[in-house]
Amino acid sequence: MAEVVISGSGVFTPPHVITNDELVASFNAYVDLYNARHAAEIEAGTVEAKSPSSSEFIFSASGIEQRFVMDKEGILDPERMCPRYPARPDDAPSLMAEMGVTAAQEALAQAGVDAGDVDLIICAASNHQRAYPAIAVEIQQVMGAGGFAFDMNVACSSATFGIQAATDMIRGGSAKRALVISPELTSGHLEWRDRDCHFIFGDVATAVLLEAADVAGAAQFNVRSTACATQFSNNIRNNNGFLRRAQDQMDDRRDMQFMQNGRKVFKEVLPLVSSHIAEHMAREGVVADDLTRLWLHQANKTMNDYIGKKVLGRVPEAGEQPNILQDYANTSSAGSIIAFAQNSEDLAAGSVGLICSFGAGYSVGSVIVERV
Ligand code: CO8
Repeated sequence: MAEVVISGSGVFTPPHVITNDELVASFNAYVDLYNARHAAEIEAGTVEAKSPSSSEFIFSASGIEQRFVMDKEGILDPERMCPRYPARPDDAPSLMAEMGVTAAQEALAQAGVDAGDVDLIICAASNHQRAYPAIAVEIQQVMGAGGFAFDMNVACSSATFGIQAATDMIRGGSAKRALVISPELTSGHLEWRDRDCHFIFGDVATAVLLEAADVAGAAQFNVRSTACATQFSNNIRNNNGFLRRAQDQMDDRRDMQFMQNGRKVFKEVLPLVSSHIAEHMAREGVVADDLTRLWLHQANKTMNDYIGKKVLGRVPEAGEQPNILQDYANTSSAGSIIAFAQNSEDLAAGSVGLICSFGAGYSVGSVIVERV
C-alpha cells in the first residue's frame, strides 16, 4: 500500500472584512426597521419583536472578532441582509470554483507540482452552489488537471472526510496526486437576520495536496492515519434542497438557511469529539505527550479550550493549539485546515500533530500527521 504525504496547503482569504461592531450596527438597524414595520402586529401579540445583537456577547460566547466575506455590502444593508452574488453565465467559472482554484494554486506552488499532474480533485464543502455539474469537475477543467473529480458534503467535517477519501484512494492505487479543496461560501447559507447565529460564519477556501510518497518531491507531513465517524442529529440543519419547488416551499422560510440549537450542539459534540480523538490516538499508538500540535475545528474558543485540555490532559501551552476563529470566524470545514496551513511550518521533523473537525451530521474527522 502506498504511503501518503501532504506536500502543500493553501488558503484563499476573501477581500472583505466585517468586524463584530460593523455586523452588530447593521443588524441592529435591521431590527429597528423590522420592529417599526411590524409595530401593530407586535402590539397585538401576533409577531414577536426582534432583539438587538451585541459585540460583547459575540466575543464572549464565541471568541470571534471578525469574519472575511466575498461580499460585504449586501450583508450589511439592513434592507437586504444577505450577500449579493450576481448570477454568472454558464461558461464563466463559478464563484466556488474561483475561490477553490486560488487556494489550490497556493498548495501546488508550495509542492512544486503542476496542475496537470493531479489526477484526483475532491471539492469538499458544506454546501455547493449548484447540483451539477460537480464544482470539482469544473475546477479540474479550469486548472487543467487530469484523472477524475467529485463533490462531497459532510458539513464542517468535509475537508477531513475528503482527506480520508483521498488518502484511501492513493493507498488503493486509484490516484497518485489529490487536491482536497474546500471553498466555504458560508455567507450564502447563513441567516444574517437571526441574532443567534448571524455572527458565526465567514467565507474562505482551503486546499490540501496529498501525494503518494513515491512521486512526491517536497513532502511536508506523512499521513499516519485518518478516522471518520458520524451520528445523526437534527441540531444543525438546513432544509433547502431540490424538492423545495415540489414541496411548495419557495417562500422566504427560516429553515431554508442554517439553523442550529447551539447549546445542544455544544453539549453533545464535545464528548463525541473527545472520545473520537482518544480512540483514534489509542489505535495509532499515540499518547498525549507525543502530540506537538492540535489543529482543531474553529467554531468556538471555549469548545477548543475544552477539547485541547481533554486531549492533552493539561491546559495547552501557547501555540500548541492555534486558533484562527478570532480572525476568520467559523469557516465550516476549512477552519482546521486554515489552522494547519498557517501553523505547521515551524514543526521539527518527527513531530506528530492531529487535525480534527466536527459539526453537522453530527460528524467528526481526524487526521494524524508526522512532520517529514
Ligand atoms: N447578541 C446578544 N445576545 C444574544 C445573541 C446576540 N447576537 N445571540 C443570542 N443571545 C442571547 C440568547 O437569546 C440567550 O438569551 P437568554 O439567556 O435570555 O435566553 C443568551 O444570549 C445566551 O444564548 P445561547 O444560549 O444561544 O448562547 P451560547 O452561550 O450557547 O452561545 C453559540 C451561542 C456561540 C452558538 C454556542 O452555543 C456555540 O458555539 N455552540 C456550538 C455551535 C457549533 O459548534 N456549531 C457547529 C456548527 S458549524 C457546522 O456544523 C457547519 C454547518 C454548515 C455550515 C453552515 C454555514 C452557514
